[in-house]
Order: sequence, then C-alpha cells, then structure tokens
Amino acid sequence: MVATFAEEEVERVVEGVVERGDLPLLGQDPHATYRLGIMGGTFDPIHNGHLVAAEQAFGDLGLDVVVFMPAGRPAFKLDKRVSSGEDRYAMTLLATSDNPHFLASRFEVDREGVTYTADTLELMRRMYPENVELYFITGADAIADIVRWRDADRIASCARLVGATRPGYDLDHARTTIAASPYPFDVTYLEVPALAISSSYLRDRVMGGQSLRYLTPDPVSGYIQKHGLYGVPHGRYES
Ligand code: DND
Repeated sequence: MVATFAEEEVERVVEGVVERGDLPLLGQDPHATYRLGIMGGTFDPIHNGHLVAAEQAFGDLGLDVVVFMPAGRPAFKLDKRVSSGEDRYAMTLLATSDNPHFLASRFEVDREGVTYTADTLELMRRMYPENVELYFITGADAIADIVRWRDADRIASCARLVGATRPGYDLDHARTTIAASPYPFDVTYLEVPALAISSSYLRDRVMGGQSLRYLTPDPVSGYIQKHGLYGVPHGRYES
C-alpha cells in the first residue's frame, strides 16, 4: 500500500474514533475474517436508493456491518452549494438508526479540509487489522469515474469496490473503464432493485412543496422540514 500518513497522524485519528465510538470494533478474532462495508456519499439528502444499495451489498457480500460516511467537504463539489456536514450527518443517522447492521460515522465530517476517499480508505486500512476486509460501496456511475479520483491507485490498494447498479447507468461502461485502468481494482458488481431516485430529485420536490414519503425515511423528511433545508416553503410543517 502507498502510505501518505505519518504513524502519529494515524494514531491521532484512532484516538478520535475511539472517543466518538462511531466506527465498529472488528477484527478481534485473529482466525476470523471480517467484512466492513463503507457507503460513501454526499447524502444531501440520503434516500431509499442509498439504503437499498447498501442493504443489497450487506446481504450479497456477507458484510458484517455497513458504515455510512457522509463526505466532509466533498472534493468534487467544491463549487456547489452543499448542506452542512452536521445536517447531512444528522439525516444519515436518522435514516440508518432502525437497521442494526447500519452505522453512521462522523469520520469524514469531522476531518478538516477537503475529504478525499483515498485518505479515508488509507486511514481505515491502517486502523483495522488485516483480517478486516474493506468494501467501498458506490453506484455504478461512480465506479466508472473512480479511475479519475485523487490517488486512485491508493484506493485500489486499500479496499475492494462494490458497484451497485443505478437506473440509467450502463455496467458495461463501468466494466470497460475499470478493465482499462492501470490500477489493480477489485470490483464486485451488484444488481440492485432499480430505484430511480436521486438527491437532486428530492431537493426539487422539497422546493416545490411536494412530499418525500416513500422516497426517504420519514424522520429524514421531518428533519428537512424542521431545519428548513432545500428551501422548504415557510408556514408548512408536514411530512
Ligand atoms: P456522491 O456525491 O456521488 O454521493 O459521492 C459518492 C462518494 O464518492 C463520496 O464518498 C465521495 O467522497 C466520493 N468521491 C467522489 C468524487 C471524487 C472523490 C471521492 C475523490 O476522493 O477524489 P451521493 O450522495 O450522490 O450518492 C452516494 C452513492 O450512492 C453514490 O455512489 C451513488 O452512485 C449511489 N446512488 C445510488 N445507488 C443506487 N440507486 C440509486 C442511487 N443514488 C445514488 N438510486
């Protein structure tokens, strides 16, 4: 693995994680293998498409747990208006709280500066023992792009990838792009029930005063209303 963080930096991060307790404790039995899923996203807001993709990965790959990790300052959205990390983390926590094998993590939200996936995965790879395998879950669209993400070679050396189908995205394109890449990506592709939902669609509905029911868990809709996110029309409070 190409390491970029000094040992002291990794130790400092581990201390923070232990203090917050929001990453799972895995790897205790040296004779067992553990599988940790990481679902990275902007989650602005989180929706049922994200949840279904993660649940499918959990079942199909025999994961022990899936950690939802809202991006702190997403590298690729620096020019866009994104809700605060606190709001996106709170919505992620609400959306995942009733599923015993889902966790929401502040790992990226609490990190200063731009949050790159390669940094997250290197830190996690170095925090967990070797018997904990990391699986980074993304939509198929993101899989095709990943070769252009910062330090894609470091991503390939730290984690396996899980590419979930997403309506409108062609798996062949993702497969060809990955096969042509010089980096040793290990990708498992998953067929996920097609949910043609996107965060931008949800934001547009909120702006238009339309319900989010059945698109995202109700507590997330309630949070959006209470906190006036995405231009919720004033004077209304309903899910
Ligand atoms: P998005 O903004 O696409 O997340 O970010 C996905 C992850 O990529 C984050 O962890 C970013 O930090 C990382 N990233 C992107 C670009 C560059 C770099 C890192 C870098 O380090 O250089 P969304 O909240 O929009 O979506 C989250 C995931 O869910 C995505 O993988 C998306 O494809 C997927 N998704 C669906 N999957 C199945 N059915 C649906 C979906 N809607 C979104 N309906």
